[in-house]
Amino acid sequence: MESAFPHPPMSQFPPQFQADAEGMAVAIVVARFNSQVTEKLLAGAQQALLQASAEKVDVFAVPGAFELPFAAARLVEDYDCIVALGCVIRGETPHFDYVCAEAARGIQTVMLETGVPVAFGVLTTDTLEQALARAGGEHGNKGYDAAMTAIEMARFPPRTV
Ligand code: INI
Repeated sequence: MESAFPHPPMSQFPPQFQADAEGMAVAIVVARFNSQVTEKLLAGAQQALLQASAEKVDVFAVPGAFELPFAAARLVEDYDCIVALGCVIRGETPHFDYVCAEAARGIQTVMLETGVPVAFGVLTTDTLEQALARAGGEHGNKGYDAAMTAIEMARFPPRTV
């Protein structure tokens, strides 16, 4: 049966994107915490932006996922969209919950208050293995997906001819 969506739904795996970044300036903000994962997310995001022909891509590193919303807020004026990348792995204390919640809430706040899309490419997992599976492993690369999402939202609403 034909889909009701003009584009395939995001839940489809592998996800399909129809994003065109021609003429766009895109910032990637990436957390150094759990860098063995976040560098793979970064590679995925860069691949997506190259594929979608982004005009300018700048990468900014921050200490951890908690700092991503602040970094995004500092950059919104100079970019069409922002890709926020991080990896939070559950430990033995409630710290995980604070970092995840504030990263998600902060990114959404920046997006809604500025009108500049900030994609949430932050993995929140119980184990390193789960994170690696989503950073170029068997569950795809969420950095790639986040970059494609940011581009798509920068052109939202899409033109209907
Ligand atoms: N930051 C992460 O990006 N991932 C984590 O798993 C993590 N853990 O587990 O603590 C983490 N903590 C650091 C946090 O993001 C801030 O950098 C720190 O609290 C200073 O503000």
